[in-house]
Amino acid sequence: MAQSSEKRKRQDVDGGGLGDPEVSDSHPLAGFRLQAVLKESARDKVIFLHGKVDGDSQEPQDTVVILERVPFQADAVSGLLSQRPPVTLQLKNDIYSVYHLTPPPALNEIKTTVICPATEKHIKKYLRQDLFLIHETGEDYKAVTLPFIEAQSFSIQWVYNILEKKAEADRIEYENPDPEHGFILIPDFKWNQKQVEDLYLIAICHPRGIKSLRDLTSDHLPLLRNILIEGQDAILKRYGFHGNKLRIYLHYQPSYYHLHVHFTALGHDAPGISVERAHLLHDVIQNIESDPRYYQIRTLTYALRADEALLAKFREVGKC
Ligand code: M7G
Repeated sequence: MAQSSEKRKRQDVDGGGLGDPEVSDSHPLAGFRLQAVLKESARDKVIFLHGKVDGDSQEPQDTVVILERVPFQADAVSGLLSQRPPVTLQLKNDIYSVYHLTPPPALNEIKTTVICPATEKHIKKYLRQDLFLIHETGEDYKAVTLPFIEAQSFSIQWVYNILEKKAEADRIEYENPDPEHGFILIPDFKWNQKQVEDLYLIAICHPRGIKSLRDLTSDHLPLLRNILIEGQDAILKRYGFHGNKLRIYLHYQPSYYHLHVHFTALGHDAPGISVERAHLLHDVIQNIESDPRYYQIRTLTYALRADEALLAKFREVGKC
């Protein structure tokens, strides 16, 4: 059955995809009522909002909306200035002047990410909060973290939709279809693909059940090497971006427990590249080569937000 483009767009954004509650064919933010500003950054020109949106016949649904100014595209900018757009003088002093320029609508877009219905975990994920560092030993992982991950129900349906080509199929950049050692490379939904300065793709592995870095052993080296080598190759062919210009890493802890690898432009300060979260794929491969049980044994350090349930679990056992 043909889908409306609006509905398709929404499925593409949150990966809700097939089997999810029906979504209104009208505006995705119809009747949006702001509940809270979760976080904002003047530097990054981004604001995270929690609101309620009217579903078709359902209760108003919790919704997270991320509004973000898109980066400039160098080729569009020179044309913009030569077309003498409206400008308002704000300040003039000697050789210095500041104007406000009103660009045409096509150059004034706001990237809008909608998560609807948003869970409590989505809302907390974007809420600015105090952070606490955890030094998780291999034993802590088994006793505290693993039972926590297994008990939680944060859906990774969007991942399966990509792997099964039920969503974003037309966005796949590269695939190695091997069920054990293969993966799909796809633009991350943080990237609008209009400029390579903030290039961001993710490689999602085909095998299921590899939750995170902690599960990796020498059995996974062929998969990891494929992601590293073939991922770089595909990005070079498509975007002319060399591997030495890419930051290729895994998150620990990730938000979604199905193994995936982030590929971002080295010059881009992508969220989540801090030393306590990003693990370079090169290093991960070397660590496993030198000790196949490296990620089962080593202490891994990461930060948790004040109200995260996992932090409470560590506090219960006196570890934080
Ligand atoms: P993560 O390390 O699990 O967590 O990465 P993070 O979101 O805290 O970084 C998951 C990655 O998948 C992130 O970079 C997300 O932007 C990206 N992502 C999340 N969703 C729900 C989608 C989606 O539906 N489509 C695509 N293409 N990327 C997504």
